[in-house]
Amino acid sequence: FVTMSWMIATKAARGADGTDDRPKDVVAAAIVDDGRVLLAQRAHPAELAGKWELPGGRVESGETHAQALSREIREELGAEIEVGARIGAQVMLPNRLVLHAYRARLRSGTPAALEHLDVQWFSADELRLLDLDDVVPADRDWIPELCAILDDA
Ligand code: DCM
Repeated sequence: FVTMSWMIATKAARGADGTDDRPKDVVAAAIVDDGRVLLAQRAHPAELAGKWELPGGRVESGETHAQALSREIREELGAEIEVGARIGAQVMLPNRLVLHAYRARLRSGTPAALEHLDVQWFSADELRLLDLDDVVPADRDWIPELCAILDDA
């Protein structure tokens, strides 16, 4: 019965062409240091290029969210982080991606734009002045909570 359930569940998760259509998780980090949060400016794709985001990326199979986020920040920014509590609500993205954000602290290294156009630390006041058109759409709803976190920090 367990095997049958697994087969049915597996089958249900695959489309007619055999592709896996289960939702995929994307994780993003709100790295907070000295009362500021780090935003990174996307280099691609064209419709998101130049817009600010919480840096992160896709969770690979077998990884926890925290492991994936630590790996992505190492790859993209060259820094080590400690992943903390979740922030905000999850956001549904196109292509069956689900975006989750977590607080994080820097453990070592100085974040650098290895794969982004730029990285910049924003205070709560600077976040409030940011034009939402310059923020990746999926990340816009997190701005008020990020401001609240920084106001408390
Ligand atoms: N994404 C997003 N906001 C973030 C991080 C990622 O909207 N803070 C989206 C952009 C892509 C997908 O998640 O559609 C995968 O991200 P990446 O291209 O960085 O791997």
